[in-house]
Amino acid sequence: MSDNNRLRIAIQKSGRLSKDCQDLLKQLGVKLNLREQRLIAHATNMPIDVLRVRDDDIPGLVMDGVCDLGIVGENVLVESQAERQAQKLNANVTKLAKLDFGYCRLALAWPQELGQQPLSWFEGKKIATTYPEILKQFLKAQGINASTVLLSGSVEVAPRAGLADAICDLVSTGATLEANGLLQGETILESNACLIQNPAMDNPQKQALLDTLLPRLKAVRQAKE
Ligand code: PRT
Ligand code: ZN
Repeated sequence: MSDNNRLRIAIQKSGRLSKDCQDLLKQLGVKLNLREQRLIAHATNMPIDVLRVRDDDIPGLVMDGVCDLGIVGENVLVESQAERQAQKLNANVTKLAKLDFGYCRLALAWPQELGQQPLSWFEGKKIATTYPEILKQFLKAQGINASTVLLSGSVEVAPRAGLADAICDLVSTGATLEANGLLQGETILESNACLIQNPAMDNPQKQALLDTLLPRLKAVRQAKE
């Protein structure tokens, strides 16, 4: 059985946020023995367990109280909150800090050969995305009727493959859009990695540990400015 007094932190196992998360924990003084295949890494110098999972699972693990803290992109957090609200599930988390890595934007894009288009062009169109809830909320707010096609990968090939008229996907440098002959349009969401907490965490020992970590996080961020 796990020790209930150990602070549980969920981070991405392997992907764009993994290295930055591991570096951040190191800067906070958390010593980890990370073995590649392990789901849980126990800190050797403080009562902290790090769970290494798919980024999509992190918001739910924190909302359900399986983990006390998590580091995840705001894009994944916002989508998962909207999804859970639609299912009438608890979607509460406290955002403790916006972190200085993982920046990207969720943007609309369409085939370059169509040239610049106003938002009204999307009326009646089919848009492929991994973020259907964020996209639906945006379309609703703009008064546009368009349908969404859920793709969990290779979204950028959807128009060429005849699966959709346009896409709504994460962009950082823009190189992927360009390589796929797509023109970047409206940004729907700007995102960074963020540190989230289960608001129902009521263990005094865990809280005391968190109270020592947060000032260190602040100091790490100030040192980088
Ligand atoms: O396996 P797991 O589910 O954990 O990982 P994943 O494949 O879902 O996510 P991963 O590792 O690709 O990204 C994790 C998080 O990093 C995302 O949720 C974002 O918060 C953040 N992030 C930052 C990005 C990007 N930048 C990014 N550029 N996530 C994805 N991309 C992809 C984008 O989808 C597109 O395919 O990179 C491509 C575009 O990049 P550019 O530079 O060509 O514009
Ligand atoms: Zn993922």
